[in-house]
Amino acid sequence: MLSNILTFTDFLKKNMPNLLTTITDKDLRVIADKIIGNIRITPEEGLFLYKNADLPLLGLLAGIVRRRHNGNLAYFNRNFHIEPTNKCIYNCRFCSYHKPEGDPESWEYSHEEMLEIVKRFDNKAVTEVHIVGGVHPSYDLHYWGSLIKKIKEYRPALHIKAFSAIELDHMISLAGCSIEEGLNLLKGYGLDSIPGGGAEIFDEELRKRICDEKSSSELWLRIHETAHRLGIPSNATMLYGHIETYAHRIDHMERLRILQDKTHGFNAFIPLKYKKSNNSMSYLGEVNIIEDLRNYAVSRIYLDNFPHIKAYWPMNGKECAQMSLSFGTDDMDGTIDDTTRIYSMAGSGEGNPAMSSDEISVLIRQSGLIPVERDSLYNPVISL
Ligand code: V47
Ligand code: SF4
Repeated sequence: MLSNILTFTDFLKKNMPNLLTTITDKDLRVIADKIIGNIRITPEEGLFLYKNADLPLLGLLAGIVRRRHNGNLAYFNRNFHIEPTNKCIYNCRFCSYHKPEGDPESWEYSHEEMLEIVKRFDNKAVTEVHIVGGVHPSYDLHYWGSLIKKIKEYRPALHIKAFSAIELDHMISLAGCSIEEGLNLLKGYGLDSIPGGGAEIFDEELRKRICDEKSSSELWLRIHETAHRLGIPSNATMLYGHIETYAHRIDHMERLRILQDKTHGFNAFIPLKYKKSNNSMSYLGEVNIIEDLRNYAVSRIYLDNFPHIKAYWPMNGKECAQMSLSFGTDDMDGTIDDTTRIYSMAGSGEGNPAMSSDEISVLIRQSGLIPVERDSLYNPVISL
């Protein structure tokens, strides 16, 4: 394993000066030189990459950054999802999932029903439950906290990654607490980490156009910053491929890069491709795989302080996720093994997403990387 990494690095050291001279654009050559030399690129340079670098060069540069962080390893975990409700007080234009309270198609699980879902995994070696749903109008943090407590009591070793910053904002304000008090209480109930949802795109003008009522970008960032300060790690997402420009994506990542410099609390960045079915932005269509790979690669290069870039296969599909391992990603999320609806309703091909750990390992090996089952904090899991 190590010899592979050295061989690749040696190859680059020997050949990079020659490779670089083949880049005819002088500005691009300067940026490539910085990336190879582990020097942070500026927002202008990030934008230049998005607009001007071809895909093979982006793949090569993102591969260098990926190896710097993760060597030849690519990660996955064994997890399952619980979506507690599709009832939501908001009405994001890209969302195919939510229904208002009282709608005949709205639903919610009771605590008992959610515990039953946990029990279905009794004899399975899952290490994490991911809990995200709509922003329910009436339940406060104590309602959700006691759910977490029941799951922890039932299966103490299960890592609970739960509630986007948007859900947290609402449940904490219903309880009349400050963000810090609310997160501390949830930590006490057993919350281990926070998923990356609700970030969408930070630019305030765009946010108004696609998810007007939702918690602001400033608040999303503040909730994650507070969580990190309290020792609760988190992820960050970016919804791309809708009405945003490359400049908006760089602005989004720049805000994350600044916060990560301050807290080092983010584990992974997860680009989420806009899916068009059954929502009011369908007329936009979807971007293609070239754009997905370009976006993964620039994300890997730009977010030089994020340890992991996650290819979320239920959203982009298994083939794209596998291909993205050659464009900067190092994490294929999990086996999932359930019926998450948020993407299938938006038109992702993975209607009932499930992949065994063997299947994920094969996809990773076929990309020339070494599969590692990880826990939620990226420690290797030793299978018995
Ligand atoms: O914030 C909703 C997105 C997110 C659509 O942290 C859509 O490990 C595309 O955050 N097309 C929620 N995306 C899911 C999420 C997540 C997923 C996987 C892993 C992790 C993690 C977090 O889903 C929302 C929104 O950005 N979303 N509708 C759609 N039509
Ligand atoms: Fe509600 Fe989340 Fe859908 Fe927005 S994306 S409407 S917050 S479920």
